[in-house]
Amino acid sequence: MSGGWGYAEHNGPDKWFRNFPIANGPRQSPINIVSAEAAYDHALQPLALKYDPSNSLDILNNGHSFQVTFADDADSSTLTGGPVSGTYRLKQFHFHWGSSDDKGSEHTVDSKMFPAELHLVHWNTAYPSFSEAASKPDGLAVVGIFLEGTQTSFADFDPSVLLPDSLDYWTYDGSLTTPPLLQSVTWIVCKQPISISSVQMEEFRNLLFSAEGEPERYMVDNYRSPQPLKGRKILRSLK
Ligand code: SG7
Ligand code: ZN
Repeated sequence: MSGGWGYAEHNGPDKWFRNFPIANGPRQSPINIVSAEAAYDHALQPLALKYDPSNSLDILNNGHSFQVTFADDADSSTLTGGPVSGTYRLKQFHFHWGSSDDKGSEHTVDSKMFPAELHLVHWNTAYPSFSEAASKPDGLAVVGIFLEGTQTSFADFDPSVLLPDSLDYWTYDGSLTTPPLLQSVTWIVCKQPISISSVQMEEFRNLLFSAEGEPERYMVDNYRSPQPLKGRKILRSLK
């Protein structure tokens, strides 16, 4: 993988295990969610997402996705409840998407792919920092939200505007979906998609993987395919 990991033939998800052998580990993400097999768990709490728009810091193309970063030096934008205990702070959100509308999400539901998937990344404040938390089994909680195409707007950096009306979710223990693929993520995948217009989807696909001066490569298909469940249980929040 000279030049680092990516999503191309020579450095894509099928090659990641060479530098990151945990790629074949016991709790990798994403997964296909077989909805009929997700068990209702009455102990799962409602998910509470409290976001303060004044915490958003910057938006950047990190070469793999684009992300919006948040100030995380206080408990002002947090995830509590759901499948986790304690308080998790919002660190950043980013997206994964396809080159066409028939693919692009990382998680799939009954093998259905969505055109894009939003990830809101939070870290457990039981640890001193995001980077410390990122290697702990209960260090991170990522909320995944599917995007599907229709007309709507999200011309605002308040991440609450990105949430669906219902916060019903599936949850399971998994990993980061990019190298270093650390098995530290409690995944919380919302059942209800949010919508995105085809114009906005095209704007995603007009971003570039390539750096300035390099041949232009469009940032598309920056997703990993579902990984083996390996005996894990998926829980659901609603009957
Ligand atoms: C995206 O997905 C980035 C990464 C993120 C990675 O490529 O937004 O963020 C940074 C800071 O590079 O990695 C550690 C981390 O958040 C994997 O995140 S994901 O598992 O939610 N897809
Ligand atoms: Zn992601």
